[in-house]
Amino acid sequence: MIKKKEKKKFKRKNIKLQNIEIDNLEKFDEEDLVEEKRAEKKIIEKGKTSQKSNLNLKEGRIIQVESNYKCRVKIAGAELICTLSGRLKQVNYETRTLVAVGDFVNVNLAKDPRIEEILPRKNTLSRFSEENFQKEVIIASNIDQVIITASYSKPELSPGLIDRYICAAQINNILPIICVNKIDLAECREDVKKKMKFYEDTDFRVIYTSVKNDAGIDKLKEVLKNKETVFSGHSGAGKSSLINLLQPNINLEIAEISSYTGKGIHTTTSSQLIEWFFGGYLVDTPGIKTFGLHREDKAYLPLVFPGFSQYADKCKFNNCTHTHELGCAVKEAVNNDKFPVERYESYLRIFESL
Ligand SMILES: Nc1nc2c(ncn2[C@@H]2O[C@H](COP(=O)(O)OP(=O)(O)OP(=O)(O)O)[C@@H](O)[C@H]2O)c(=O)[nH]1
Ligand SMILES: [Mg+2]
Ligand SMILES: [Zn+2]
Repeated sequence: MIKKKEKKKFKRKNIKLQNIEIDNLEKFDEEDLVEEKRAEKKIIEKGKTSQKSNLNLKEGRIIQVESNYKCRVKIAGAELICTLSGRLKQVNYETRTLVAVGDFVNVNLAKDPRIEEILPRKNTLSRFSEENFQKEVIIASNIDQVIITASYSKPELSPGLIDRYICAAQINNILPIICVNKIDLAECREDVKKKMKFYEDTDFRVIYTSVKNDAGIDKLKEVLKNKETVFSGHSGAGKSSLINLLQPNINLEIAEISSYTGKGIHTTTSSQLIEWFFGGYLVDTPGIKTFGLHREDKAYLPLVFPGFSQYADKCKFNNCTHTHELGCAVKEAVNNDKFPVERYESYLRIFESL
């Protein structure tokens, strides 16, 4: 084995790897990546921490981001518009979102309130652009669960999008819950259940709702109580409508689906964190078109893709990606009609997109 220091040296000088003896190439790559990530994180964390210790800092939480430089922060029950310290603007070049709804921050209250520190995040639900540099958009931070809001129709239900949300949530320690809204538009409940059978069989919580006839609203409320939840999904699925129904007098803006495209028209334009009157918090978010995962999540995909866990330990190789390997129990299940081929194809699409 070569030492870590040497690995770095080789990397820097761009010396070809075939000149060195490595017993486990995969491990080598992995360790290298972890080390690089750690160094990067250190730089970012350093930038987040204020060097000035004599400031009058108060902890608060970001409830709305107006721009990358201005947000609404709740501090001890009061709401303040705060700007972002210049130092925080400089450090992170990997993300489009310097601060996110749900962030805990330290604010300097001396004159114009200014965010001096972003406290370490418990987790984030993020999506990544699919172009080369994969910039991050943080949907929300420090949350317990995501309500993956889909509609039975108008707009059409997209299982591929649900798969992506589930993977991202599980990788980031966020509980995914699927809410299929607008079930009043289905001919019968069986039609809806059929579409979601796979997710129910794989032990995901699926809640069926209608804002038009209140179906499922109590069940939804039950899972929201005393939890911090982000509502995310396609535009027009009914996120804001569901929240309006659960919390009368909140009056979030909602709008009709475009009769031309059958899709939502992106009515909610900025996320906000709100306290439920029955306990807990919610984040309403703008609808999204696509949900890209991060390239580095590729290694976790074979472990977290819905329904794989029951087969994965029967695969011949314990690092099986369930794509090309011999003796793959997932592929066998697909061939024997035990695992739906549509979901397996969805997995391959996500895997290959990374
Ligand atoms: N039939 C039916 N329509 C619904 C239901 N829930 C919401 N809608 C309608 O769907 C449209 C879109 O609802 P919104 O709440 O604005 O959707 P959204 O997910 O917040 O959309 P964005 O803010 O654009 O992301 C509105 O016209 C609602 O009245 C439902 O359960 N059944
Ligand atoms: Mg909305
Ligand atoms: Zn496999």
